[in-house]
Amino acid sequence: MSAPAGPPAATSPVEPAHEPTGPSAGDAIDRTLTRRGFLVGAALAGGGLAAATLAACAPVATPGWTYGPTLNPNATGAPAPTPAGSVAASPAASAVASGSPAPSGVIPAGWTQHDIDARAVVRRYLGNLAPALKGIYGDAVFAYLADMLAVSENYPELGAKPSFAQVPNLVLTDAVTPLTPTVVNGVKEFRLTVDEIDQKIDEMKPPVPALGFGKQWPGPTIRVTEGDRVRAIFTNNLKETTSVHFHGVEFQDFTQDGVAFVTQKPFAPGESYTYEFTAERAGSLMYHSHHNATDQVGRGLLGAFIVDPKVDAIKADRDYIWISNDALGGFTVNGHGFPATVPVLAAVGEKVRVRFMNEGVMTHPWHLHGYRMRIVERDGYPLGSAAFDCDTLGVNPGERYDAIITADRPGVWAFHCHILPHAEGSSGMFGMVNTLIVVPKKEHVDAIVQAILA
Ligand SMILES: [Cu+2]
Repeated sequence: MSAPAGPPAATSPVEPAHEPTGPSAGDAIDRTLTRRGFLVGAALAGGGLAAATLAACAPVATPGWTYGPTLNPNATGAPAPTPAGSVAASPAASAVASGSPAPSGVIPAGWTQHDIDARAVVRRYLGNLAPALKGIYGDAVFAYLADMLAVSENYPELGAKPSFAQVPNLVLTDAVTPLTPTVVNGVKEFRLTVDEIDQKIDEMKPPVPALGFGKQWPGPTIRVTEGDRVRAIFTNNLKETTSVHFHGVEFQDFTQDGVAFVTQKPFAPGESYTYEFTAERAGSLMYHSHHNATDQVGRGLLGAFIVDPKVDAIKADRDYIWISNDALGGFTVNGHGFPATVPVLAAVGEKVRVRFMNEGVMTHPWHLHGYRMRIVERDGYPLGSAAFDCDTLGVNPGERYDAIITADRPGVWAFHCHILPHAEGSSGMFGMVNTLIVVPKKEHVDAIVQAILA
């Protein structure tokens, strides 16, 4: 969402124009956020968790299967009705429209249901992280954010974990949690299953029938070091055949390439199949189904395959995987759509690596607000002197780009696909939307992560 020219959007959240003498986010460094502090702050609204549980059972539109963008987010199961506790806002909006007093809270003049819904989805995204930001950014910035979200209404999400922390298969910050191999005669051996799963695109929607390696979407990250001999054994628990391709590997033996009827026969339900190769070059690679792939990859048979170089020239402080997909469940990042996307967290002074991987069937131009991205690798190949800066990066299907973001200013920065029907509609933002949350100190990130995982 490019900022419109109006005064509110043109103002940085960390330097609110109407708070010229207030402390900036950077001044909040003494107010370190402890896990206890986070939880205390999160306890602001008592019945929040119960309300969120109720909300999870609320009826919503059945997600549809689509290969193309849709202008109606509800058609892809995008934003569900507002949680039970904040539904009260809906009559309020109607009341505004009819000129009657709002039954709860203050609904600004000129707002419509769209505004209520758009705010509700951001409330779900932040959950109890919103009150905790007071200890991170300081009183003035928090007052600005609190006014924007109407925290004074004590809405239920203030007491619930962020949407992304309520869904399974969380791919959180440094938790590019790799699968642990067994080393057999010097070969790193990985064992995975191929499963039918139910995937929750966000915490409020009914799960969609999906597929996953190791029962998760994306599958567990397989991470090795340049030069390693790799053996990956997949057991097919599906009701259909499949094959697995390690995307980007320069195989010596083409029979390990995983393409059904080009390099192998697909393997049947109940069968296991072994791939073995040497990871000869480093980079951000992927693994995915290469049989009935529009369907199988579209339904979640995908994962990151990271080959670390023997000598890491980049040395990022944080490492994020960002696998996009655009079929089942609509527009997703790491198997979830906004507001259940996991924010990229960083502290001022840190260097963050984001590994964009496109497992979908469309190009997605990723736009980061307020920051430049230094693109250092394409498809895992170092760009060297051809590295470039950008704030919008188009990533084609099958491509990977490694971006380095150097965090130097605190704030909550939007980070989304700029094909707008993939990101924002009449019910607010959905799908391929996320944020970069830059906090003043590293311990703030640690506290947030610990609180989320608690
Ligand atoms: Cu897109």
